[in-house]
Amino acid sequence: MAEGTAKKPDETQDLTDGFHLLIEALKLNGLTTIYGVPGIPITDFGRMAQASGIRVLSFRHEQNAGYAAAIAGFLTKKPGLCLTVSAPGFLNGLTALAHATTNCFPMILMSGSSEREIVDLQQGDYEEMDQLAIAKPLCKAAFRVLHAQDIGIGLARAIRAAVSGRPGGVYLDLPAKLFGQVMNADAGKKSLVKVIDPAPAQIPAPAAVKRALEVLKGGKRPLIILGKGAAYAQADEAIRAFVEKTGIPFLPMSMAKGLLPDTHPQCAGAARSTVLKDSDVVMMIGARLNWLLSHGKGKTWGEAPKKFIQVDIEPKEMDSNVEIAAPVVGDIGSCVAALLEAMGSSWPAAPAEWVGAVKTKREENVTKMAPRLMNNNVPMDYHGALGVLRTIVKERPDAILVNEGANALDLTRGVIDMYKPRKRIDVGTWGVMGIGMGYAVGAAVETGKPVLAIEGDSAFGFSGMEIETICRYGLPVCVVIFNNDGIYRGTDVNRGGGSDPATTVFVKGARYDKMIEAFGGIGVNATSPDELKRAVNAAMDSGKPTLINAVIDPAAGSESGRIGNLNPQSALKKK
Ligand SMILES: Cc1ncc(C[n+]2csc(CCOP(=O)(O)OP(=O)(O)O)c2C)c(N)n1
Ligand SMILES: [Mg+2]
Repeated sequence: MAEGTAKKPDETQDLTDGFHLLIEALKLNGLTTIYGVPGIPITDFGRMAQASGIRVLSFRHEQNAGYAAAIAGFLTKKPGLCLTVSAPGFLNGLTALAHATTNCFPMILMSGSSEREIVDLQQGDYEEMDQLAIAKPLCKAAFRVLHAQDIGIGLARAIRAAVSGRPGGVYLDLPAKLFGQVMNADAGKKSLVKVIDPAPAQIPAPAAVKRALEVLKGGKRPLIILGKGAAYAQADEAIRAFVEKTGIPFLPMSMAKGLLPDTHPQCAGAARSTVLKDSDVVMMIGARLNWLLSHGKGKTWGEAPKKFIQVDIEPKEMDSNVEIAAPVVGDIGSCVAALLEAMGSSWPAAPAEWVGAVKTKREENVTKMAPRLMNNNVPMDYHGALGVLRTIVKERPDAILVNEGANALDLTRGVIDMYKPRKRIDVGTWGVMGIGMGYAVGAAVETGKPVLAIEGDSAFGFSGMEIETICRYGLPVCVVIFNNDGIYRGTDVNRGGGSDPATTVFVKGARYDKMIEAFGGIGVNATSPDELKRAVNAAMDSGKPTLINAVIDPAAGSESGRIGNLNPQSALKKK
């Protein structure tokens, strides 16, 4: 029991308090998992939530709990919940909240906060901070609940804001005093709100659907791009049926891989640069024309004029970077269903010449890569290591692949085929490092499936302490660290000639596998593709928390992986 709220039984039997109202409000809305870090003022709340049957997973750092909540939102279409303490805990969780918003994942960051009267007069309270004001510009919506009787409505607003329309992060400020407030139990119960139809369907206008199909039909070299919005929608069958009915080549964005298998005959993943450059009509489904698609213009997109069709829930997304010839606004499920319906039974076959050209390019690229994936070099290069991991994923299409790093990210994305929707989760819109262990925990907890996390050694470092969390909860997570002694490469030298190492290199020959042994997990040092294969297979079969230090040639990577072009160059000639 929280201090100060204990009363004699006869006085309390008709009363409830903020702690219990929040727990009941969450359960009423089917929100039964919380990711967080305990401390004042939410320690007791976590205990009571756990006692009430809510699963409460404690992390070692709020940012990782936040990433777990964010990916829970992506995987389930329900807001993932993160719970933090005031000021520093709140700030630690805020990066993940902003990340969720940027990536359009529904998430609610619930943070305890200090006494309003003191915070607002800036009188120096314990962990003083005006959290609501700070959260507001970084998320989709931010709310504060001051009275116990408003907990129900406050949570309802947070849920709706997180999942309706374009999903995103929501901040819910819970001042310490709120938890201990008491009110009549009946009135409290009545104050709770069950959110009915939290993400109502948004049906596209028939005229917009017709226009889109006409533009698509007019293409001589049409292309469909699937984004993670399409993966989020869980409209897998309809999307597959639509893409197959068009016969048009499709390109999956990173987290849309597997929506249709990467081995599907229409998949243009291995011919990306060709299809972007040569296509004349491009339909984006839940994909945005941001930096990941070079803003829809420039060299990547070639000289030929393009017409864009965009299917998105957010009207403001249209014309964000280039003109959209056919905007279709609605939720992806409703839009794709409407498109399918309006195609009728006499939809023409996709232009054979174009389909053939894409197929040829794709086969050419796949053939070129094949021998590199079979190399058994020691020390390993990325391709040798990925060759074996690719087979392991093929044999286990239900496993979830978490992926971050630079080379470790870009090469994994390119090499490892995905076979089912929402099985690949990665750095997303920001290319952020640090999602690794949070995502691994969130994915394992939400799906019950085994997780394979392929991590650059730098990327892993951002959330590495959570391997204790993975061991503590006994989660079926296998972490493979592509250890090339640093960021991009382990070979850089200090250009000043001093004794400090270069800015991008780490301790040489580090043994990350030893870390997990401290917590009872299995550590393996793998120096060849064969060793790697054996260790990962064993981990995936046993489901035991495992960390494999995969020793990669420090010279194997390239600067910034595939996005080295984004590094600013001086107008002055390099000395
Ligand atoms: C939060 C955050 N900080 C810094 C970066 C810059 N950054 C991009 S990739 C990367 C690490 C790349 O090294 P590693 O994970 O070892 O992958 P490698 O290329 O060596 O395989 C860093 C620090 C980032 N993307 N996100
Ligand atoms: Mg590295």
